[in-house]
Amino acid sequence: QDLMTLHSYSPLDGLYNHYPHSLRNIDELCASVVRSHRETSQYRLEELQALRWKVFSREEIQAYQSKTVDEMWQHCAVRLTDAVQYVVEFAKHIPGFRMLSQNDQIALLKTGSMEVVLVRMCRFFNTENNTVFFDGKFAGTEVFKSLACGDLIAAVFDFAHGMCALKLTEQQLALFSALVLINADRPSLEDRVRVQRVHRSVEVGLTHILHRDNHDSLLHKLYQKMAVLRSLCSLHMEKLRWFSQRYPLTAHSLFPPLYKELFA
Ligand code: CLR
Repeated sequence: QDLMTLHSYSPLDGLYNHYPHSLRNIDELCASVVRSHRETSQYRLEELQALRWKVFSREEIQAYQSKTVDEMWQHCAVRLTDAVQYVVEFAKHIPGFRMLSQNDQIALLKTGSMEVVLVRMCRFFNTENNTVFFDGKFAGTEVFKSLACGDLIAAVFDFAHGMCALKLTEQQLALFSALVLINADRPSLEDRVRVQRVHRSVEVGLTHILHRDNHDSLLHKLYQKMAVLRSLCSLHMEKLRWFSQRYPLTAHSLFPPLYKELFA
């Protein structure tokens, strides 16, 4: 139901295609992407900073660990879907996104929304004790033990650690998230040329911001992260297929509709 509202147009969308790379348009594009990121980021950095040391107690961890595999999967699928909803909202306000066909918007979200959630995870990650904000407190990998996919969890935590090390500003993170989402190589796109054009404009925006921040060297590192993201997401899909085979009923009737629509 959430994907259906994606096709409403804004009169501003066309602007960027006429003079895609004028300085004024680059600034406007960056401002829109940053505003959209801010409005869909769930928590402000200061709020997360204040919660940094609120970790789960031993009893709470044990409660998560004694959940069954399918209970814990369902629980995490709900949390992930919640995060994905915000990414869908974020996407809608990337200049040019709503000009794409509904098919292409969905194709980009299908493969990109999980990647953006993982990019956003670094805001919710405490590198000092390797924990992520989950269910209101900070959780280490042991909290996710009953999912029975330790390799995926370890790889996801590793990625968050590496993203944190780049120390991106909120603006850089916003532009990078948009770049990850608008990817012309995704499968089943109808109009790759148009997606490529939007991708280029976001790329120009990110380059501009990095240059202004005196951080041009980050671009190369960010492209490396994009490769890691692709492998993480195929690992997620592999685990999901494994899970759906073993617990077809949970996967079919208890997973959130949006999770199924995007990943199944
Ligand atoms: C990412 C940034 C979002 C808020 C958010 C919500 C849910 C979190 C997610 C963040 C990070 C990854 C996360 C997820 C819930 C479960 C998932 C902790 C912080 C872990 C890695 C388990 C994945 C399990 C699947 C295989 C089902 O704005």
